[in-house]
Formats: sequence, C-alpha cells, structure tokens
Amino acid sequence: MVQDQSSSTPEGHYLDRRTIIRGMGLGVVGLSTLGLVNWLSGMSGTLAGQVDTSEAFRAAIGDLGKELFPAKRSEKYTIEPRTLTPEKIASVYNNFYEFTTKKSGVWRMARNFKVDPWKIEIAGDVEKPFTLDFEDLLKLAPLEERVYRFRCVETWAMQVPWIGYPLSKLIDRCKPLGKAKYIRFVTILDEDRLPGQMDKQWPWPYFEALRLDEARHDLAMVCVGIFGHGLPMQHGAPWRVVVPWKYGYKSPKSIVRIEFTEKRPGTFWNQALPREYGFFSNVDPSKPHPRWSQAMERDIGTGRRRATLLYNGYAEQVAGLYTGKEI
Ligand SMILES: Nc1nc2c(c(=O)[nH]1)N[C@H]1C(S)=C(S)[C@@H](COP(=O)(O)O)O[C@H]1N2
Ligand SMILES: [Mo]
Repeated sequence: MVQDQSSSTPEGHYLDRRTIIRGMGLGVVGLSTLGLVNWLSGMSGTLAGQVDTSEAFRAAIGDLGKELFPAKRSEKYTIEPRTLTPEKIASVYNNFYEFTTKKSGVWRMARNFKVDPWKIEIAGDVEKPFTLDFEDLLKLAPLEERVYRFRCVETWAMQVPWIGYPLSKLIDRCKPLGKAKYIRFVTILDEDRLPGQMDKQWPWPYFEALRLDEARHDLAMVCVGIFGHGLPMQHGAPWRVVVPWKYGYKSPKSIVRIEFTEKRPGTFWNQALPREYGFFSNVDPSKPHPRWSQAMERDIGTGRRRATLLYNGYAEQVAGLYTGKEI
C-alpha cells in the first residue's frame, strides 16, 4: 500500500497506461478502461507466448472438494443497484504482498503455487489446541455463495461472489474459552516460494485480528472460493477471511494459524505504519487516510467513481457492534 505514494506504483501504473491508451486514440466503447488495459496486458502476455489468462481462474486446491462447487447463492445480502465485477478483472488485480506489490503481477506469480497439504493450527485461549486439515475446514459447514461489496483502503472497490460459510462456524469448532476476546490470524511464511517476503521492510508473516464479536457477525466469512470455484492463489488459497464492512487489508489470505487472545493483538499494517492503519479499520467516508481521502471510491469493473458508503454499505447490519469510541 505504501508503494502507491510514488508514480511507479500499481495505481500509478494504471493511470499511466490509461493516458497512453487515450493518447493512442483507441476507442473504449463497450470496454471499461481497466478492462481494456487488462485485455492489452493479456494480449502482450499471449504474444510473448508465456501467459494464458484462463490460468488466472483455476482453483489452487485442484480437484479437492470439487463436488462442493458451485455453491448456492444466498439471497440474504445483495449489492443492488451495483453489479458484479467481471472475474477477468477482479482476479487479475490483487493485493498480495507476499508475491509482489504490483497488482497486475500477482496472479502470474501465484498461479503455480502448490497449497496441498495445508494445515491450520488452532491455539491460544481454547479448550485444547489442535491442528485442522484444510479438507476438514472445507467441509465444516455447508458452502454458500455471497455477493459482497469489497473495498480497499487505496480506494478501489469491486463486487464479487465469495464462496464459504460464516466464520462463527469455525470459531465454534475451535472452542474458545470464555475469556477470549479477540481472534488473530497468521498467514503463510515461506520465503523460498514467496518472493515478497524477502523485502524486510515488512513484518512477515502477514497477520490480522478481529474482536470476537466482529468475527462472529454473520457477514464475516471463511472464504474458500470465488466465481463458482475454489480460490485461485491470488485471492488467498486455500482459504482466507472476508470481512466486507472493513478495508480489504482486514481480510487476510492463505491463513495457517488462528489464535484466541484476551488482549488485543497487533496487526501487520498497524505495526508497519501505525500512523496510517488502526485496528478497527471500518470503511468510513468521513475518516480520511493520510494518503487517500476516503470520500470517494473507484469501481475496478466500470472505472466509475462513486461515493463511499459507511461500513461499505453494511451499516444496518454492523453499526450495533460499535460504540463510536473505537480508535
Ligand atoms: N496474506 C495477505 N492477505 C492480504 C493481503 C496481503 O498482502 N497478504 N492484502 C490485503 C489487501 S490490502 C486487500 S485489498 C485484499 C485484496 O484481496 P483480493 O486480491 O482477493 O481482491 O487482500 C488483503 N489480504
Ligand atoms: Mo487493500
């Protein structure tokens, strides 16, 4: 996120390309600017003979649990009047610093990453620490598809169909003790396979946390799939958490450990840049980030700008979790 300060940043990269495309006098009729940019980068990849963009959409777990997909869409949450972001846009524009800080580069670097076998350690204030296989996590509760708004603090936004089940189901399985107030997620550490982790300015591995009542809210998801299939690596295979009323960095990818704690845990971005990233990080148009006003956002599918919604449009569901005194 920090890289976006300079013009060589991912965001800057797209703006530069847009200017170039305009300069070339190409029409953008029927195609969003970003769609066109992605199409052009896909083209150059294909011409170079190395990249087939269909690989961007492959489940990293292969055939494991294939019978569970696609999952039935839940009618409970809708994104109207917005529409779905096309897969070919949402799945080639990612933040996953373990691979690269270049959004359009993540899927290319991640597509051959093997995630099998995958274990998840459950520790801290629980009845009994244990290890869960990903396969057990996958089958812990019935899968459903939920179309959510998703908003990055860098002000880009999308609408995608995540597949999974409420995080509360996994929390119940972990049997936290009564004194546990927070849940902490630790994600994969593997310097040999994750080149971004050689950049020692960041406190690897990525870690995040939620207050337990937030984590138990029905909207918070264990996510194992997207767009009708298992998660491709760039979205955080084999599983991640999705918390749609918070900025995207509160939705950690590729989780290997869960801890329950009494004290509020630190978070990756708060530790790296405490002046910029707090613990709660709820989407709020009235609270500017030092580098990005949060008043407006940009839809990556249509390229259109629009007003940011309080709690990313989920105020009715989640406002009751907060007293207004959270910092
Ligand atoms: N492990 C890990 N999880 C992560 C990140 C990351 O760099 N590493 N980036 C976060 C940020 S900033 C965003 S916006 C979302 C992006 O999710 P997406 O690429 O699936 O759209 O993932 C979040 N989870
Ligand atoms: Mo983000």
